[in-house]
Amino acid sequence: RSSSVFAAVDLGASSGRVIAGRPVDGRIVLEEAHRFANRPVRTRGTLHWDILGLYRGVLDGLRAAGAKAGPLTSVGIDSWGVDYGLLDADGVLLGNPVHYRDSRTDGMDAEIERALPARELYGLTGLQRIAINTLYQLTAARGTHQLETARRLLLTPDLISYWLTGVEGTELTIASTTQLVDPRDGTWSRPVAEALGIDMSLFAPMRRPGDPAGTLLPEVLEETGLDGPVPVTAVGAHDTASAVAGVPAGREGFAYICTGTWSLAGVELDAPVLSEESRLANFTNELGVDGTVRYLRNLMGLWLLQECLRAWEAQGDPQELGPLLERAGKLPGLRSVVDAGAPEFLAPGGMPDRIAAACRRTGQPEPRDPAETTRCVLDSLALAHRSVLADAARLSGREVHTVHVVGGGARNALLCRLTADACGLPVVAGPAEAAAYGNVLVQARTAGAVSGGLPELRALLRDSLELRHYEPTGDQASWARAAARVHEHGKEAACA
Ligand code: ADP
Ligand code: LRH
Repeated sequence: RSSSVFAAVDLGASSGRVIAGRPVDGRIVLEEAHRFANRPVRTRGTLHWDILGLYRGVLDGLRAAGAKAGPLTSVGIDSWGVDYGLLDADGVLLGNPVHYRDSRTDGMDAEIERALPARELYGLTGLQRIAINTLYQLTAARGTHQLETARRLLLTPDLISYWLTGVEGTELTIASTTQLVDPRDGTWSRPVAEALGIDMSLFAPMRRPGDPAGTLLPEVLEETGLDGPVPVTAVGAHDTASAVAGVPAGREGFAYICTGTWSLAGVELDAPVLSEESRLANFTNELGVDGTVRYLRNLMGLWLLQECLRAWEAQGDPQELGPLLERAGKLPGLRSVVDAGAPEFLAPGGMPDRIAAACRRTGQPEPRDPAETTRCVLDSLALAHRSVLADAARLSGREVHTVHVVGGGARNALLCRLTADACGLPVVAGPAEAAAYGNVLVQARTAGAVSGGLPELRALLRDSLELRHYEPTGDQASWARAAARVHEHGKEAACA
């Protein structure tokens, strides 16, 4: 079956890509067909996704995948979580989808708390309290003409899938990022929707990874030059679900860190943890491929560095990532650290100044140049990885012996080394395109080109990849002291 070709559409917050994957001689071989920038657009004060530009990139990518890799056996789509488009009664998109970093969700925490106390909400959804959640966005949109006119809500990958096939549906793993799904049975939560006044008829029927999701429309075949029929297969439509499926772990106790725009650090479980302790530690229970639970916390991730790079460029001081990381790697570590999980870093703009201000506020030296700021960001991320993985192990009762770092950050050797040192655990880095691997594997299994559960699929991945290994070095005491420092600052901020 080496003639099977699976196209993974993977839309990340910083770039979209279409990657062709095929099983060859017991390995999975990926070939990038097309990559395109994902640049948000602000109009009249609201930050939007350029959804049609992204869809254009998907069509170009499918054309390139067909041209490079041959006839497509199927297509699978995954994207970042939580965001959605609204359709009217004619199936037409109402406005441009709003970006989760838009400030419309400011103050929604209190609104939601009034309707449904946080403790109860956590028991019903198991989701981390974070303003990006669809629930916060829908609460902010209450009463708008757009929401009142809408007949259907489709999350980003489901919207792309709808445009490609004409079929409306919602894939389970992406639905689980809304804070409107019960993680115990994977159904829409009526109590949450009712408490917040959300019309449940907006939601499309649920499908699971591996389910059929339609076939490419004739107009799409024409635009992409593909020969039909080409089925679309539901994959882990949340990029983090596909990325965790694409973690090349063995049966040992493992944790994962999906490091791209965000750092998603946690463990894979069979059932959600909905305890009060877990809620207070702000852990999320998103749903994964094959009935798994992604028990993790969202950290600000390489967004901090992306935004610094953007700011330096705008100030006429552009930095190249490679040399910048090299300089940062030579600096003394843990000089200043910030809380890489703090909501204060969510919004775009002025990131180097905001990081410097956080250092100043907490009585630490301010980074003086791009290399020092980069070192502060990476030390802070490594430190946050340490805290989250320790909490994940404690709260889930899982032992963690190895940390798998996947996503674009797996290419950042300094981040991987610091994470190994901070966690005091071996780090296995790669693949950078874990979401595409997870996406392709689910499609390939559905088509009968590979078989087995997640352990067998991951074994196939290990045979396909060259992974980099980082052993922990240095003393744990300095990381423990830095962690205590961040913890103290967090408590002071909470009291202020
Ligand atoms: P997303 O899916 O959220 O768009 P990615 O997983 O593509 O993000 O990761 C993008 C990030 O990966 C970049 O912002 C950058 O920090 C990091 N990255 C990508 N390539 C490299 C590289 N060659 N060296 C170091 N870091 C890299
Ligand atoms: C990573 C991610 C993450 C969050 C955020 C919105 O790309 O999907 O898991 O949900 O984006």
